[in-house]
Amino acid sequence: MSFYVTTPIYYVNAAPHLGHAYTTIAADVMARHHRQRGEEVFFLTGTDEHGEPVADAAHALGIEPQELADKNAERFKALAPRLDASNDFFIRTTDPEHEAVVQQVLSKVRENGFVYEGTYEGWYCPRCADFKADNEIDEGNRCPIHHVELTREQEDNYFFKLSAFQQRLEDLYAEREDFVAPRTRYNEALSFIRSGLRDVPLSRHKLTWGVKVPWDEQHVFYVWFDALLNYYSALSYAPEPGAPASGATPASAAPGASLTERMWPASYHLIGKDILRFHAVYWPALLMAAGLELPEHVFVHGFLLMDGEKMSKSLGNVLDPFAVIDRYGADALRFYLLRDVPFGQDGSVSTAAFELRYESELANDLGNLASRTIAMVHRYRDGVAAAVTLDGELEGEFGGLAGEVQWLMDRAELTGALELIWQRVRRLNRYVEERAPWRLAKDEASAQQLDVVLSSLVAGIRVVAVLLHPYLPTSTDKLLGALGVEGRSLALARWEATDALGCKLGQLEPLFPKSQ
Ligand code: ME8
Repeated sequence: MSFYVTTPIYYVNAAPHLGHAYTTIAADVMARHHRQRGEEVFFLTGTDEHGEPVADAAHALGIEPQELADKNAERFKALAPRLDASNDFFIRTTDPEHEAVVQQVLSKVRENGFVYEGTYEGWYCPRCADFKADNEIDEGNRCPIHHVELTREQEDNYFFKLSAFQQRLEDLYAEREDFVAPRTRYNEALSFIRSGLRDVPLSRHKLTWGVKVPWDEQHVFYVWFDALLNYYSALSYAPEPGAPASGATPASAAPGASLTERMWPASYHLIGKDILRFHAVYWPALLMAAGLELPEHVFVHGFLLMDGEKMSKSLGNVLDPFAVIDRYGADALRFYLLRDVPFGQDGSVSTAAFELRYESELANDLGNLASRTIAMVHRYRDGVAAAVTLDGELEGEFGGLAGEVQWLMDRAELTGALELIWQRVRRLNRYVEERAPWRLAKDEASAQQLDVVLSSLVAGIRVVAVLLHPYLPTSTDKLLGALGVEGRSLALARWEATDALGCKLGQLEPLFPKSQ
């Protein structure tokens, strides 16, 4: 089994913000979950360095695009580990290996008869690097996303014959209803297709900052075609996941097979709704034109909003993820974003909402549950949770939990899965209150009952901690470490006594200290 998940590659025209962190965190949760299943996982993120947004930003600063790209790519690269993202590779579209693959695949598209020369005229947003259809233009001839004035562009270009894929795309959507999710986004993409596909520019003549068109070096490829191909090109030159510098193949990998053979096509492309059309329409058409296999799923999440507007660098209303992580740690940010903003919908973010989730859920629900349980096992049982039969009353809620979480994860329902796990965290808190181990501890006749309660709590915490591991990697490592659980495999989320019962528990520092 292999699982290949991607984020969009981010423009390097400015520094990363919380919106970028969001998609990277979501992809990381999926990657970590699939690793827990024992699958071979490849998780890709990176930067989109060509095109007008980057060229314009560099010119405004009076520097060369490459210089800006180098500077900002470093900031995006630095963000990934700060988020605890376990990406296997970081692609930059200025990598020569990527550029070569773009030239090769798009030459193939031309050989296959889907490229011709023509003149394009239309309204263009330099921030989106995209031409706008008449029904996508806001009042004052402005971009509905960036609010900047659109420019009238006319130029001789090479075109991609998108219209040739009208029927095949309609068939794709009819045959694979889970190709794009959530359903509203599937419907939106399908209605765009049904409204009639027009050919789109494949190259730009006026720009020089891009991958050169090999059959006509006066042109560079339109940045979107260059960018989309990152998902494919990366596999041709990324090192083996988890490989030492020597590039040796991990034991789980099929011997001799390249990353492309093993990982292509992608299991999930995670994207924001701003780039739906490129991924749900252009991308499958481009792959069909090149004779390559299509991805399994495109999952489209919503926008993080601040003050009712999309958080975006061009609007200037951004939260700095580095600052949040400095203060609260990456786990808290990961949790907050996937808990508070239903994955797939828009949602507002604010410091006040973040602090509330931190205090009431991370510090109280989970942190206190863990620390008081471990403290009681130390106080009443000298640190050893007895290997006894677990409380049958909890079995119904914990027995099938891992399976339910897997089912949701297969559909990228990251907020739904987290909610399900959190219900069990709350259930364990109620269980502590109901069973009141401190009372049982006062009565020698209740000794056996106390063992069952404490061991069931320890087992329940183990189940939720294993399932929460993709969301909260650092704190669950501490917690599982204190419980004596080795490994992070999903098999450890079974509701049954494990070897860890009967061993001495460690000490646990507060997982989520109260903020100063
Ligand atoms: O579009 N809320 O790059 P980009 C949620 N280079 N997600 C957000 C967000 C917000 N407020 N702001 C940004 C590009 N994102 C192209 C992509 S892919 C082949 C090329 C996230 O820097 C979200 O994933 O504008 C969105 O799709 C992406 O960043 C856009 O990043």
